[in-house]
Amino acid sequence: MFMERTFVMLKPGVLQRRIVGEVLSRFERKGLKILALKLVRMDQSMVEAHYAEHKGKDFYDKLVSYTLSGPVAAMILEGEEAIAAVRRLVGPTDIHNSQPGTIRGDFAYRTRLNIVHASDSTASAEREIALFFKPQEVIEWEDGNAQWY
Ligand code: 3AN
Repeated sequence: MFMERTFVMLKPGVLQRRIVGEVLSRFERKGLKILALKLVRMDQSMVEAHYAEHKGKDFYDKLVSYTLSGPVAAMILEGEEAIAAVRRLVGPTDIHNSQPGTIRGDFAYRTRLNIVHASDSTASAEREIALFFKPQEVIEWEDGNAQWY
C-alpha cells in the first residue's frame, strides 16, 4: 500500500443540483484526505486540454458544452492507493454498469452527465492536478486522526 494523490472534479450538474456536500461527503467518510478544494469556471481551452483524449468522439462536443455550463468543484484527495479507491467509490463510466451505492449509481442517470470525474492513472492524476492547481494551492496538513485511515 502506498500514499497517492488523485484529482476529482464535480461537474456543473453537481452544483446545479445543490449536491456538492452530499457527493463530497462520500469521499470524506471513506477516509480520503482533502489537500486542495476550489470552484473553477473552466474556459474552452482548459476543457479541451482536460478532455484531449476524447476529441473527435461522438459525445465530445456535448461533453465540452456540459463542462462549460457552470462552475466545477475541483479537488485533490490523498490516501493509500487513492486513485483506485476513488474510482471504486465513483463507479464505472458507463452509467448502466454503475451499481447503487456508488456515486454515479446513486446520483446519475446518463453516461454523458455522469457528474464526477476522477483520475484513472498516476499519469492522469499528475497531469490533471497540474492543470487545475498551482503548487502553493496544495495544503499538506498533519492528521491527528490518521489511525482511522
Ligand atoms: P471517466 O470520467 O470515467 O474517466 P472517460 O474519461 O472515458 O470516463 O470519459 C470522460 C467523460 O466523457 C465521462 N465522464 C462522460 O461524461 C463522457 N463520456 C464517456 N463515454 C461516453 C459515452 N459513451 N457517451 C456519452 N458520454 C460519455
